[in-house]
Amino acid sequence: MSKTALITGVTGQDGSYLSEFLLAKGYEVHGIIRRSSVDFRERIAHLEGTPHFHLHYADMSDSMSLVKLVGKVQPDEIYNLAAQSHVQVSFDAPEFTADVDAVGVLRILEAVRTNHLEAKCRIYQASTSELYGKVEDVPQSETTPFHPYSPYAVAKLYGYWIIKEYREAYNMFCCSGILFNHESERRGETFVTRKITLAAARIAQGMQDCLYLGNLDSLRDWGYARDYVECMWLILQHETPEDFVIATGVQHSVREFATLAFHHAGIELRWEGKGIDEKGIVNNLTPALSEREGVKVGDVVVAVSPDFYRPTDVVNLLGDPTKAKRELGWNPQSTSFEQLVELMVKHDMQKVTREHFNLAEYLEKGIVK
Ligand code: NAP
Ligand code: G4F
Repeated sequence: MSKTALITGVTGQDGSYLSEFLLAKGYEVHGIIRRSSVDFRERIAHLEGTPHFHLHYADMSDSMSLVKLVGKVQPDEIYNLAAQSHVQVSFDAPEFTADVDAVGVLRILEAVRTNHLEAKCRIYQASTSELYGKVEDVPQSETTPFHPYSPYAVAKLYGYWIIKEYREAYNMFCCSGILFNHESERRGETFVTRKITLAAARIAQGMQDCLYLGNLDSLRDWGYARDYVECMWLILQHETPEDFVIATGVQHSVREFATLAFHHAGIELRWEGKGIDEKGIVNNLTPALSEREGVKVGDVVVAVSPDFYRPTDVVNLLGDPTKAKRELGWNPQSTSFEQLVELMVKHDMQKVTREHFNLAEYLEKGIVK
């Protein structure tokens, strides 16, 4: 008998990889989507219409829609990935963030209870390294104290505790994966890694002059999203419901990410200045780029803008994945930092080339003026 999974956040980076992973394991996969004015779901477009993949309209802020859907699908496993997931946005929309990221978790748990599925249905909650926030210890493990440092993190802390509470109060199989940052060619374009890889590709191809960033000193433990969704599944297959830190155990700064991304786009950077005055300047170019019109040695291609500073910023995340390695048999380093940056830049170099040709064609045909 194949298992049935319900994924909230199916259209997101992780939801799309998890869908592929579960379909390959023979699952019947159901996902929650929201109505939007542009109904193109880029990350899962290739799955829509395939026999074991089903989409349903519902919303994390609408209890009734969740109760009805859980009753209809009768899932063996729920992966609760839906969230307002952008930390900086949570400062501008804190109430919405709390509704979806905190109370939304409660709504899922109650939807399972209302349908009397406590004994059958296992629940994975997408918790986050942002819970460590203003960190009290480095590296961070399952026992490191939490100190959330944004409205997003405070909302996610509620999610973490309500999952623990329902596990203990109602004996439900519900767990948190405390995932550190994970990126990919499907990462949202306003998260720092993707913002950098897209900009490096555009600058190399003469489509953008300069990339503006915030805190370049911020340190993150960056992994590859495709590797991390396997862990979500492993956590729900574990004998007992437990929480796990999922991380690579390797840390880099935003500046290091940018240096490597520009390198893969053919641009060697040198850094000058401090704080708000720091600049990334072109030190060298590959022969192919030096022969082209566009970016030149000496150009400032990275600058700092206070618009991307946060009221409180989390600056030192480094995870200790020992428990996941030992108990789930998971390899935290199947994709290295260097491989991750390279695959993201390669993808974005091709994307920018395609966009460039589409635009040229549209201009030629007079579709865009
Ligand atoms: P993402 O790409 O931003 O995807 C978020 C998903 O949530 C999207 O499918 C979005 O739908 C959906 N969503 C948002 N509000 C909703 C609502 N009210 N009702 C229903 N669906 C809603 O995020 P991600 O990077 O895949 O991350 C997945 C989860 O892991 C999130 O909970 C995030 O907070 C958490 N997390 C992520 C990381 C990371 O580094 N990526 C690390 C730790 C934890 P639309 O497409 O309709 O907007
Ligand atoms: O890429 P970020 O926006 O990711 P952040 O804040 O770490 O959050 C992501 O990872 C969390 C796991 O730790 C998830 F829970 C969350 O859902 C999300 O997926 O920013 C990373 C760092 C920050 O310190 C930020 O201040 O990069 C710094 N940064 C510097 N310049 C920037 C920029 N961040 C963004 N988004 N844009 C910038 O221009």
